[in-house]
Amino acid sequence: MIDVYLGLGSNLAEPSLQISRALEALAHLGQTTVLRCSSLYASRPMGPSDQPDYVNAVVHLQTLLTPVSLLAATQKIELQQGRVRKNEQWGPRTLDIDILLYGNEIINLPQLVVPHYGMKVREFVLYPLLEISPNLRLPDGENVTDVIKNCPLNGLCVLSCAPPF
Ligand code: PH2
Ligand code: MG
Ligand code: MG
Repeated sequence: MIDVYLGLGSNLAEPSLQISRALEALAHLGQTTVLRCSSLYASRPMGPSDQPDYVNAVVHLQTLLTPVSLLAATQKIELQQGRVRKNEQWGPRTLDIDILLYGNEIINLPQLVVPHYGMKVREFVLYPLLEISPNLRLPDGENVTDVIKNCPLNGLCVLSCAPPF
């Protein structure tokens, strides 16, 4: 089994509900076990500021799915929850599921780059990640505890405890 960390985000159509539904869908994936979900965090939008605040969380799971199969599965969940793909970068969305880490693998495919390119500078990824895996070391050898020192909270706050799954 490979340890995987996913970043979940939503800022449309009852974001907290979107995150808990996504977690439930992940828990029903084959060859996959959800181990832990962080608290739900309220975060300011990165990118265009004329959009609602986000709800973010990080999920730790173990899977036998390949990275590409896992990507397909997460994209299917995004679509099931009403995700409409637009060209606007960093625009509002009902559900975004990003593969942050896939074991210690470094993946550079046209459709999938892991570790996620933004994870070391995004407070809404690092703080939930630290909550569920305080001893985590990234594939480049850096500890989350060290990376987070350069990442201010930017208004991030805990909204509610982890949803059931
Ligand atoms: N996702 C985006 C764009 N901006 N801002 C926050 N706070 N959280 C997100 O998950 C987020 C964002 C597009 O993926
Ligand atoms: Mg994203
Ligand atoms: Mg995404």
